[in-house]
Amino acid sequence: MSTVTIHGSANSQFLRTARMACAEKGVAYELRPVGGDTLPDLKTDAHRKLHPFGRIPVLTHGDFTLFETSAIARYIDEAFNGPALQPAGLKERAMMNQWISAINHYLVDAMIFNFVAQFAFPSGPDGKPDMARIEAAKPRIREYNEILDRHLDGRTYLAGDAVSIADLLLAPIGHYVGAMPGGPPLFDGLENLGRWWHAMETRDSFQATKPPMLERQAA
Ligand SMILES: N[C@@H](CCC(=O)N[C@@H](CS)C(=O)NCC(=O)O)C(=O)O
Repeated sequence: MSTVTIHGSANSQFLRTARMACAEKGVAYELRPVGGDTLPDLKTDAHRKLHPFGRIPVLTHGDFTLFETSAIARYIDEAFNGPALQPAGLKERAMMNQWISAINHYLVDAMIFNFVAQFAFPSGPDGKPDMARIEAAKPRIREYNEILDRHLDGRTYLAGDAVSIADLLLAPIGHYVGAMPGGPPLFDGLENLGRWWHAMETRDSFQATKPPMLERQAA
C-alpha cells in the first residue's frame, strides 16, 4: 500500500485540514515539511513540480499528486475506509459544498489574509503588523461569525449532525483567529458558534494537529 504524504508547513491552516481529514479517517501519513515558517520558499522550481502555483498543502499517494485542500480532503475521504467526511444526503452534501466555497472565498480572505497573516507575517511599517488592515478586517470577521452562528442554530455541524470537510476547513481558521490579539471578542456572545467550536476543539483530530506556532505561543 502506498504511503500518503502531506507536503507543507504544519503552521498552515489549510494543511491542518488535510491532516485532520487523515486523522478522522484513521489514515496514516507522513508530514514532509516544505518552506517551514517562510512561505517564499514555496516558489521554487522543485516545489512547483508538486504545486504549479507554489502553495501548500500538496498530497502525494504513490505516483498521484494532488493540490487544493478541499480536493485533498475529498480524495482522502473517498480513497480510504473510515467514517464518511461528506454527507450522503443530497441537500446536506450541497450544504457542505456551499460552506467549503464560502469559507475558501469569503472567510479565508477576511480571517486569514487580512487578520491572522498580518500578525504572523507583518507587512506594516518597521516590520510591524499592519494595524489599519487588521482593524478594517475585524467588522467583516464579526459579520461572518454572526452568519455562521445563525446557520448553526439547531445544527451540530455546518452540514448537519455529522462532522464534514466544511468543519475541518473552518476549525483551523477559527483557532488562529481566536488566538490573535483582538480575536476573542469577535466571537463574544455567539452561542451556536461557541457550541460548534467546543465540538470541534475536543475532537482527537483537532488536538493531534495543533500548529507549532500556536503551541509556542501557549507555552
Ligand atoms: N486554495 C488553496 C490555498 C492554499 C494556500 O494559499 N496556502 C497558503 C498557506 S496556508 C500558501 O501556500 N501560501 C503561500 C503563498 O501564498 O505564496 C488550497 O485550498 O489549498
